[in-house]
This record gives sequence, structure tokens and C-alpha cells, in this order.
Amino acid sequence: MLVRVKSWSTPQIPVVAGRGKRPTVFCSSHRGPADTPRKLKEARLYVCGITPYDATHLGHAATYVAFDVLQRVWRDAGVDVTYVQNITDIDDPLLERADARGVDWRELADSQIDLFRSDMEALRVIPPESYIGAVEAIPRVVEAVQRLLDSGAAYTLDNGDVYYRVGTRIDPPFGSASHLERHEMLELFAERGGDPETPGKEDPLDPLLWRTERPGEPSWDGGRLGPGRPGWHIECAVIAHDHAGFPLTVQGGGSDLVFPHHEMCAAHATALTGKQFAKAYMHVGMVGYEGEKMSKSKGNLVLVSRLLQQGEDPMAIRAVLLSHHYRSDWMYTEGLLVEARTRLAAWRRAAQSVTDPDAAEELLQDIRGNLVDDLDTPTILDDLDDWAESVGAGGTREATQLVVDAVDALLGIDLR
Ligand code: 5CA
Ligand code: ZN
Repeated sequence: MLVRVKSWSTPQIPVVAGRGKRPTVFCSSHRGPADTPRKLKEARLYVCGITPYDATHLGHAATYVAFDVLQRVWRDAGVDVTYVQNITDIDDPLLERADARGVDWRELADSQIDLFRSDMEALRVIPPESYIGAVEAIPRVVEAVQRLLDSGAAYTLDNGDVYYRVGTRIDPPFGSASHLERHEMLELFAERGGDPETPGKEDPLDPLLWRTERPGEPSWDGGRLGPGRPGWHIECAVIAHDHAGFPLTVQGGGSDLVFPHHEMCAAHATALTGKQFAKAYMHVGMVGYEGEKMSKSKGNLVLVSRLLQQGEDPMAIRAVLLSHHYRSDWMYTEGLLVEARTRLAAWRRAAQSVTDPDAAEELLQDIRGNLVDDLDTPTILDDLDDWAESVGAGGTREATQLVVDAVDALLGIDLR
């Protein structure tokens, strides 16, 4: 089969002297520190990828840069990382947008995936080893849906659409990823792509697994399911299973995916394999603009590609993103970019100067220490400001190089 989707090229990552510790990250499911093994050697990281229309806005970029930092910190601690990301290259919102623009959905998806890849490259995000489109995963999704039907975890409506039974007995049980009350689940389900009102469903929360062919919509061979196309959550469950394996060390994405997406992925995964889906869930706060969550549906977007076109330095964009803790919600303003440019210029000037070796060593420990503590990048950027003010009084170029390498390897900010 032709593999249509390629990831992007890997940035150079300098080796930094010594070794960092494994990070303690906040797990949204435990609502506290994730209980990853202290001696973790291999990590499986799955981060929910884009639905390719109107990408890449700064909210997407914040999410992928946050997990990029996680990956860098793991690598610095000697952890071997398997990183998988999907592309939701077939789904209702993509088809609706293509229709509205009067373009072919495949062309829309391809052009947006291209933009996303070049944006990620510019931001120096380490690419996933497996970058998998929903479309290429369809044969595996069909097998999985068929198995869920055969085991009684799914049912077919009169029109042929297949739904997952959220009441299926699984361990860990449905609800244990998000810990939400049923009324909260119902509200979020309706808001975020679910269809509580569809007649014939056993439970309003049951999510779609396979949508049978409709006139004018693309469809694929579904074997005994009949022609159709996959639901959203089963896509990520299957891709994560096939390319990373369960349990994932971390399942990641923006906080808009806590429910229903990650809860349903977990349910599908456990119903299919008997295994826990993920040991920990990490969710990045929502980036907003002009008073609202930045989202494709609202259209209040600041696109990375547009900033780059206007000549913006990608490292300044990265500095804006890292100046907020990954878990906090924040509003983007142009002022943040102006501030980031000034800081970056100061760090670059400092990178041309000499640093006291003890101060450099201390800063390296400080960077590592703050990263280990749930990726506290804002504190590190403040400490870099202090470093930039203190250089030049004496010291060596080698000491400066140590700082430059650490900032590059651990934060992905290139000061050259
Ligand atoms: N394709 C699905 C995931 S399988 C999806 O949510 N696509 S997306 O294009 O809408 O979003 C891509 C990623 O960016 C997701 O992890 C999402 O949670 C995150 N994201 C979307 N909007 C924002 C935002 N405003 N701030 C931070 N992260 C965001
Ligand atoms: Zn996903």
C-alpha cells in the first residue's frame, strides 16, 4: 500500500554533558503526579494529531511543542521514546470545511498536512516515528470494529451504523480516564462531536464506530460492516495500538480531548485488548485569542505559517509558547511576540559572550530541575533572562556553549 503521509525532518539535538532525571508530570486522570516507574526505560507517547483544515494555529503548536519538550526531557534522562501521532484525515468537520470551500476534501487535507509539517519543522519539533493517517488505518479499524461487534461491545443500528456500548464491562471501567459526572459527560459529548440524539442508540453517550456509506460522502470497503468510514475515537485507539502498544506511557493532547475523545479511546482500547489504554494522560491548556478559545470552528486563528510568512523568527514563536506553563489556559496577544523577540535577542547576544563555568553548570542543573518538575518552562525562560544579564563579566566560551546546547537540546530553542 502506498504510504501517503510522511512525517517531517528531525532537528539536530546536541548532546548535553551529564544526564537529567525522569520528569514527574501531572496526570489529568489521577489529578496528580503520574505514577510512571522511577526507572522508566522505554516510553510510549501518543499525541492526538490534527484534523487537517486551518492548521497550524498557535493552540495546535502549543500542544505539540509541550510534548516535544516532554520527549526531549525523556531523551535527556536516557529514556527510549516511541512517539506516535495520527492525522484525522477523514471526519465530518474536514468534509464540511471542504464542502464550504468547494474543494476536494483530499486536496484540503493534503495541503494542510504539508503546512503542518513545515510549521513543525520550523518550530524544531521532533517528528513522531509513526505519523499515521486515519485513511491508511481503515483496514485495521474495520477489523477492530468487527471484533467489537463479535464480542458484544458494539451494535448496529437499522441504517447499518455501528456504535460502541459504553456500558460494556471493562477494567479499568468506562469513566476512569476523565472521572466526570454523567451530566458533565452528556454536555461535553454534545459539544465535542458526539451525537446524543441519534435515534436507536442504547445510551446517548454511545460513540460512533463505523458510519455506513451516505450519498455524496467518501467511503471505504468495510467487509461485513459494509462500505463506510470510521468514527473518530476508534481511529486513535487502533493507531495507538498498532504503532505504540498498550499501555501507553502517556496519552496526550489538548484539554479539549479529555472527554469524550480520550475516554472513548480508552474504552475501545480496553474492550479490544483487555489492557489499560494509558498509564497517564497529559493535557495541554487551551490557547485563546481575542477572548475565546482559538478554534477552527470559531475562526479566531493565529496561524504559525502566517507568522512565518510575515518573517517572524520561529524561535520567538517557540519562546512565546514556552513562556506559559503547558497546563495553563492563556490568551495570545501580539505583545507576547514582541516580548519574546526581545528576550530571544538578549539570549542570542549572551550566546556570543563568555559565561562563568560555575554559573553555567548551575543553570544547567536549574533547567533540568525545572523540567523534571512537570515541565516548568516559564521559570526556565526567566532564569535565562538572568543569565543573559550576567554574562560577559568573565568566564569561558565553553561555559556559554554548555548553556546554548542545553537550551537547544532541552527546550528546542536554537540560539545560534
Ligand atoms: N484530530 C483530533 C485529535 S485525534 C483533533 O483534535 N484535531 S485538532 O486539529 O482539532 O487539534 C489538534 C491538537 O491540538 C489536539 O491535540 C487538540 O487538543 C489541540 N488543540 C486544538 N485547539 C487547541 C487550542 N486552542 N489550544 C491548545 N491546544 C489545542
Ligand atoms: Zn485522537
